Amino acid sequence: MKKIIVTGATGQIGSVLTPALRQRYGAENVVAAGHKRKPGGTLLTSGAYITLDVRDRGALDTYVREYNVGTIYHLAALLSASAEKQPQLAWEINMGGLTNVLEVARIYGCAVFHPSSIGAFGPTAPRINTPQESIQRPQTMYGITKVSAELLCDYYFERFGVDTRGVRYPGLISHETSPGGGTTDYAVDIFYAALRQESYTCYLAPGTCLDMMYMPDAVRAAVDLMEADPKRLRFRNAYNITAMSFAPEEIYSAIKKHIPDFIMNYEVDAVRQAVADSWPDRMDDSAARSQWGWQPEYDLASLTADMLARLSAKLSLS
Ligand code: AKB
Repeated sequence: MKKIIVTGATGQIGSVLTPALRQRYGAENVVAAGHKRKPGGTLLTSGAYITLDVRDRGALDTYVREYNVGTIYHLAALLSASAEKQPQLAWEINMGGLTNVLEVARIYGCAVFHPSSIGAFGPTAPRINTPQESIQRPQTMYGITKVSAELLCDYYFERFGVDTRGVRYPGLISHETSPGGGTTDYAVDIFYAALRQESYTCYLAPGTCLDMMYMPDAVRAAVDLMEADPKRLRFRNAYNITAMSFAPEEIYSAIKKHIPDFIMNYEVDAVRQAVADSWPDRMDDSAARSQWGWQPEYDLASLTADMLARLSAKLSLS
């Protein structure tokens, strides 16, 4: 079998997706490519690991050729809050990296998975049941890179026949690797505070509703989409997918059912609040459901129970 390479393998999605791909396709067939973050868990020992800056097309070309790569899961990117702090760098990494991946994919005939985000929508898109096809005028650098990436991936498919596929991920919640630099990170940080018996100060205001998803569902979505029958895919880049939609006070209540003494306060961060206010409350993901069978398994209650159980085991070990 041709190999799979995962860029951003040490990041929030990559650190869970890479082991899942190794389990499914054989550890010897999945190359993990990380950059700044140290590889944790078994990433280093369970298969090939390389250090790669996705802005370096020469290095990417060499690895794809040497490892005989057939599929690239391209996850390396700056998230929304980091991108607002360093917009030029965000363009370089998010768009420069993707351009390199698509060019190498064109030359060597690779398929490409590239995640988009709720951030690809802006304040002029409908917030409730945001349609699969809707106005996309984001006002953040992250959103601009995401909508540009969707278009570029579609272009490489239409023009060069590169098999590009992607989803618009909501905020992702995981007990493995923390996201870092996102607007939805509060929904992960809150669990750490609760389990450490600390109070949590939320940087988003009450009532800020956003789409969210537990990492096992996010990983399954990527694999299912890449395995889906191409004849059924009308959109490719990128499918709305969601699992739940909640505001800070709702996840707080869900955690309080398990930890009644837990306290949350608010101290709103204007930049991240403005970003969140420009994103959908809840996307319509019916196209993903009907075209490739997308179906989430976790809701807020089951996510909360699982996060608390797994994170408390992890924290008591560390
Ligand atoms: C972020 O908050 O930047 C990401 C996202 C929703 O794309 N988690």
